[in-house]
Amino acid sequence: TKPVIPHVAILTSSGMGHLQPSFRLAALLVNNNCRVTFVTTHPTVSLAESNSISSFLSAFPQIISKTLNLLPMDPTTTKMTDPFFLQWDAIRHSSHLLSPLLASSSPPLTALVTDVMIASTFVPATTDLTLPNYILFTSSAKMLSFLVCYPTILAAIESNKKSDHILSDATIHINDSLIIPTSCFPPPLFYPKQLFNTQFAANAKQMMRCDGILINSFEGLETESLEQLNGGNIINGLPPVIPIGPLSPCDFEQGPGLSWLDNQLDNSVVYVSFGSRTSMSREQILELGNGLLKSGTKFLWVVKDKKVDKDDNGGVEEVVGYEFIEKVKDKGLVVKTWVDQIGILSHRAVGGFVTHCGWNSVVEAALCGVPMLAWPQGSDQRINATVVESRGLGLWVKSWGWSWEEVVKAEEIGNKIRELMIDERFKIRTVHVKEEAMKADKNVGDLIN
Ligand code: BUP
Repeated sequence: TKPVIPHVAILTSSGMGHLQPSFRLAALLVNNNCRVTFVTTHPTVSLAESNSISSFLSAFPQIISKTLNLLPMDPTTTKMTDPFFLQWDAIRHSSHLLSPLLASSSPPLTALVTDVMIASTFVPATTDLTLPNYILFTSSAKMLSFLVCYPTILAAIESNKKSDHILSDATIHINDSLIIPTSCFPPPLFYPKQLFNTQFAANAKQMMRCDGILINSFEGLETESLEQLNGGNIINGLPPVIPIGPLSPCDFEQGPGLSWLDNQLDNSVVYVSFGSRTSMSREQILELGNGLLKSGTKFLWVVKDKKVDKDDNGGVEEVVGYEFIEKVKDKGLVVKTWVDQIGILSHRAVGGFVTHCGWNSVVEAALCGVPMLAWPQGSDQRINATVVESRGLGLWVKSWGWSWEEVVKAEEIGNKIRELMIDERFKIRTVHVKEEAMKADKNVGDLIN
């Protein structure tokens, strides 16, 4: 019989936190002699997405590119306003277009990988593609533990009944060794009958039906959570959870480099970024700026006051103030553009990272051995911060609220940044986890054999 050439289709969703791991997975497969068809959706929400898709496809001409043209949606039919959530919904509503798009793939497809946020729609069963289906989970194994139990939790909330998972309003009981405070999740997750919740639960249910869950994590970072998931201790019948992290960055992600950073001393700079879709209030930006000055640490700060970059036309001075830029001349660099984050984190001058704990950022910091000051702002970020804290990879001040809550004052921010930069324990732990990261196996064998 003719040997089967592995040919994997990857279907992405929206947001850089989802695209970036999809690119890196595609690169990993290509490097393992696998054909890849990469399906992107059109239009994209942000410029960062469209720019990075173009760079990725130019860097990998051997990858077959397909575009799923999204059907127009009427945003007034849903109460959701977040453009990224709306995009996930639009992708779901265009799901029937996937089968015709992939039908004539040559050589024939051998597997389909679907991003978790659209998992419920794009399974072979619903798309006529009778292929093994893997789900790319873009958050932590700890978040996955919660997600797979979420349908039961939501059903109990919606029917006002008791559930084994709900011990009290304050905690979620996953099992006896995993009890998570409800304060770790955005409150709307526990409101009944919301579109986002229903879809979140549907994606979770799909986890149980797929052939495997690919996760950008590794044993050295999330030993217990991975063991519990694969040992049947979280939920019975979960397909294998396959750690493929830390996903290595691709060459095309490299930026031009920052000469300012090259001129700084080793481990002297704190890098500050809250990811690609977290905007901060002007009031908090002001306090953070002053906090950075008070810390006495040199800093590289990626500032963002709009959720979507397309809405962001002003210069950095308009956000932080001309006076601030003047004041920080020798102390820091403030930018408002897309930066090469992995290039920055791996730069010898960077010794700390103030992060919102988007999972990609946490894994990248772990890969580069950079201690973190966790300042989660929404979604899965508090759960991810618990991983940072429990692994000893940095600090988390739990009283610092969600982005819509109380403003954190400059003095406190400055003190914590100083603590992050001088505490040797974080450096020792991060160096250890970095070594584990370098050794981690990336088990894509299941996908391509
Ligand atoms: Br901003 C920014 N450069 O300037 P997360 C981000 N990134 O390379 P998010 C850059 O985008 P979700 C920039 O390295 C990471 O790979 C960064 O993902 C990269 O956060 C990715 O950290 C951002 O998961 O996504 O954007 O909030 O909400 O899905 O976690």
